[in-house]
Amino acid sequence: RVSFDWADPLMIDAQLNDEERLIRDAARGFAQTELMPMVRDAFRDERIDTALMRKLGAAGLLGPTIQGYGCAGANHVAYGLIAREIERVDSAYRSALSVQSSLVMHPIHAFGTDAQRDAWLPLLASGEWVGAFGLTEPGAGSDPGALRTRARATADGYVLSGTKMWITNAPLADLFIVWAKCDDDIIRGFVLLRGDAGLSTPKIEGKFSLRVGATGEIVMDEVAIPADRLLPGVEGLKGPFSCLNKARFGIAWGALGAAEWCWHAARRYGLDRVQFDRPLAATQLFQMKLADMQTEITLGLSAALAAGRLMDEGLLAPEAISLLKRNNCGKALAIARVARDMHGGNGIADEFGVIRHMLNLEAVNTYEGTHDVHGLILGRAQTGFAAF
Ligand code: TGC
Ligand code: FAD
Repeated sequence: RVSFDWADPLMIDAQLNDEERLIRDAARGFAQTELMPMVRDAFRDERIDTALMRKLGAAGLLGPTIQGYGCAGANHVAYGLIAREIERVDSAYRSALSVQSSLVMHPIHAFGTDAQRDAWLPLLASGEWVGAFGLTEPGAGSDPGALRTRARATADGYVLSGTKMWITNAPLADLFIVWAKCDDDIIRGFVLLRGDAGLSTPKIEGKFSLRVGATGEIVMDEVAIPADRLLPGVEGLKGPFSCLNKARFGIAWGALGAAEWCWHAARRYGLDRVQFDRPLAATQLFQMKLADMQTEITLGLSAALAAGRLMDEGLLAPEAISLLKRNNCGKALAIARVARDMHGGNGIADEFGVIRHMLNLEAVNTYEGTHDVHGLILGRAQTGFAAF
């Protein structure tokens, strides 16, 4: 009889190569030592660690799929494994990493000039600089094609005006990738820098999700920039969307890291907590919930691994990423909600961690395309009708 590892039923670990396992273990060690001890109080007090990006950079975890510029040059599976380990601690820490790696470093690498790559990628890879990605606006969330930020051409560059909303890292960021419509109504990507006149980044207050992460607006009041701040390598919505492909893939792994933490916490709690003269874990209902968590997490991770292999070969279609992001985030949120319930009254105390993950996963299920919007992307792909 083959032995059964309840925590890894389909032997994900055995399917990794040595380098992937090494990177996973390094990310886990970093996350558990550097991040885990501070997260409960940081969430309670809504405290942002301004040194987080430098710590992630020093651990070699930023822009991990990029070759050169101080980056690891690893594969996409390794990127997914990093996201899973960081989000096992908190979704906001993974958010900071996703935005820096997939939404800021990737477009500079893929669409920038050599001079732009040389100037900014090393600073972002080390975490010395923090990046942000501005696509969403107050009137353009699920429908970014409706964005109103304008980039007006001038004799020596561009002048940007508009407001970006719900932007991860914005209050701290040094560099901003901003998507704006040009005079020809075509969307292009621009780099704004902290200190550009007319640029401000007010923090969004009152969040009950991702409280250890900074979220803000990017307000541009006639921000004049030189011509070499345009990312010349792409135009149209496929620019921001191709960045989202990378980030959504990482989130599909990351959300399951948070779900795994909740599952393991619920199991432990059920083994320790006695009611009606027996551990909760000895009841059928409790075991059924654990089995459902184990099943969804195992299937989701197996799908993420298969997708990572395809992505490394350039064979992963955007619609397949929608399937993965939608499923894994939706399932992770459902698992966190059930784990919260399985903790009874203790489940609402931050001491037990599950309520924090549950609240975080509400945002993760919404950003980078909501659960329903990804459903509509999949609906369009199989019917030919865009029902947005
Ligand atoms: P549509 O007509 O479908 O496409 C317009 C052009 O874009 C191309 N395209 C893609 N290219 C690459 N990858 C993808 N995933 C692509 N999806 C579309 C498409 O081929 C077309 O190209 P072309 O050359 O023909 O012009 O555009 P639409 O306006 O109908 O889009 C509909 C929809 C729903 C798919 C899209 O708008 C969408 O995905 N909405 C969700 C918005 C979203 O995800 N926003 C994310 C903001 S960033 C964020 O949330 C960061 S959180 C980070 C964190 O903290 O972790
Ligand atoms: P809306 O688009 O208004 O959607 C509201 C509801 O309507 C949702 O349930 C949605 O599924 C549904 N809906 C929308 N359209 C349809 C339709 N056609 N049919 C049926 N239902 C529909 N953006 C960035 O650019 N950069 C960032 O760094 C970033 N970070 C974020 C961080 C956080 C914490 C959050 C919460 C958001 C962030 N976002 C960021 C924005 C995020 O991508 C958007 O919130 C998301 O795309 C949804 O847009 P919206 O909030 O405007 O909701």
